[in-house]
Amino acid sequence: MNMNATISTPVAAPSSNISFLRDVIIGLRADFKSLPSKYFYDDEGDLLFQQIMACRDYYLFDCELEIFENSSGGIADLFEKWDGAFDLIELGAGDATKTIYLLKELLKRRLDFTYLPIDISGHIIQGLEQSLPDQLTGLKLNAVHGEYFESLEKVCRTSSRPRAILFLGANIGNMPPSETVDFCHRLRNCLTAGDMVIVVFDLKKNPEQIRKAYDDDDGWTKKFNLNLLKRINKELGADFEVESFGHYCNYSPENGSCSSYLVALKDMKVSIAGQSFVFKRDECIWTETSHKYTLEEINRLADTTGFSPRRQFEDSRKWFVDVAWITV
Ligand code: AVJ
Repeated sequence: MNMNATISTPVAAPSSNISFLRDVIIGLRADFKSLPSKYFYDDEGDLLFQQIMACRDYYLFDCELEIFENSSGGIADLFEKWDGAFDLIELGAGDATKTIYLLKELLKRRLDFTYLPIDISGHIIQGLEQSLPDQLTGLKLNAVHGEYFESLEKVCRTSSRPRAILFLGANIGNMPPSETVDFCHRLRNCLTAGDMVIVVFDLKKNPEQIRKAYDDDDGWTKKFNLNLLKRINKELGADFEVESFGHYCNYSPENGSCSSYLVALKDMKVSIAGQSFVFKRDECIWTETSHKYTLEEINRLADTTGFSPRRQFEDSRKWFVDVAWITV
């Protein structure tokens, strides 16, 4: 592509890139620039996220793993109330590393259930279909490739069995709190009385501990954040000088939000699909916020969206919580 082109209409992008391009342009034309965090996860971003999960400062993965290692028995107890068959649906299953602990426990107890992981990535769904049957003999698996709610609504229409929905990985933290309320209402509307949801939240804790998780000493989070610009270069033919951006992260204890930014280290002009964008030195692009909660806030969220908190499972440091809610 000719980077010196003066045309101002977007150059044709492959169809899957059209909404990406639109979101990037909207974000970078705003008074305060931003880019949506959902675009972090291309192949390179998936690999970098794995490095983040393995690094010392990112406590979230270790906390969640500890809960599933130690409390799968307690979580499985919640399913004993169902005599007949039930559905266990997981939103954004990933590689199911943590869920496998629970699945093993349910199989050991000879409970009759089908596991329905839902994921937006066809790659992930294929991987689960290949790997889970070998690891978990006797597992009834029905993997679904698609958007969360579209798939969930379809699954709930076609089965009238009792159901539990898993939403792990503290993924709920990427939604602003107001959206979290809508999300829980929507979940509730897919369910009937007695159904369950199991959601994982990262808790408010020492602010420096939280900030370090998003600005780790090994620099993985910085690479992860910068990869968004690399992806825009690759997929949208932009010419970001990636080395001329820094990573900044700030945790705000009063509202529990941990926000990440890319910072322009000098004045720059960037071209994206034939459009030109100006960055002033020290100008920031907001890329992500991860929200942290208190147990009180979590219980209030349940109460206002039609759920009743049933049990909670914490790690030994009480940094992370896995809550089980019943629909009322
Ligand atoms: C996948 C949303 C749980 O917010 O902690 C990690 C993503 N971003 N480091 C999080 C993320 C930077 C992560 N979640």
